[in-house]
Amino acid sequence: MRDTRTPDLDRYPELHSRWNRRTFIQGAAAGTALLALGGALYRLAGDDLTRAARAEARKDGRPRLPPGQRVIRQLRNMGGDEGPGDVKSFRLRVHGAVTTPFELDYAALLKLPQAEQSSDVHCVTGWSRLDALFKGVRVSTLAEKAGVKGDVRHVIFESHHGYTANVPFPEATAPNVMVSYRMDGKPFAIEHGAPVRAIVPDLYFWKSAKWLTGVRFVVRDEPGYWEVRGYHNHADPWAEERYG
Ligand SMILES: Nc1nc2c(c(=O)[nH]1)N[C@H]1C(S)=C(S)[C@@H](COP(=O)(O)O)O[C@H]1N2
Ligand SMILES: [Mo]
Repeated sequence: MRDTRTPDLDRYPELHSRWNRRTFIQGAAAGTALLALGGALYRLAGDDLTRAARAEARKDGRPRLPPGQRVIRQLRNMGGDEGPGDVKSFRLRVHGAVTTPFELDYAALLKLPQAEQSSDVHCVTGWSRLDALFKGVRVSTLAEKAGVKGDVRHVIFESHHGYTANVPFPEATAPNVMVSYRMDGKPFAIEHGAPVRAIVPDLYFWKSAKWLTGVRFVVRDEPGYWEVRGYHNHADPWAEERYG
């Protein structure tokens, strides 16, 4: 079994200076104590968060919590066919209908303009995780660097083992959409898409491809892994676009 709580300092070299082992141990101990409080309290807290979120509105006027969603406190592991997960072998292809396709390794990704954004994510199975702080590089930054052609209409996120997710170009280049390598200051655990995953907060979470290998700009839409298996092609949580 991999210990998914401990960041692998060999694979995340830029953490060497920042990561304080003591803080980690304290955090882990606090986590254990919280868990010991038991399921009932935990559930209650989740229900409180759900009620609170239902009463809030977003800047765009939509309710903070999409219909049919319940707030949970941590991302649930929704599975999938894992990639290797290490930063050493990580490569991201930015390609398709662009004038300058390119490939980034992890170090090159970190050299691009970085973005940090707090977002809510919504899984089609009914849970939402609020206020997760994602760090990474905006898809709009990648699009600009690649020089997308004028007739591009969709972005295809590509992952290991053939998983893909399609997102309309205007939505994929929104400021809160990024290829991300940190959540709440920590690298993603392997099962959550390490080292780099897509984050598309305003569409159901299946669009946020884990173990990312490519971002492809296309003229013609290409329904992805879940979209060809009966899920909605667009996946707007506020319109409950769950099934196609
Ligand atoms: N490569 C890949 N990405 C994926 C998936 C997958 O199976 N493979 N599952 C998707 C689904 S259905 C969801 S809900 C989220 C779950 O992310 P999490 O496990 O980090 O919560 O990842 C999405 N990204
Ligand atoms: Mo999902």
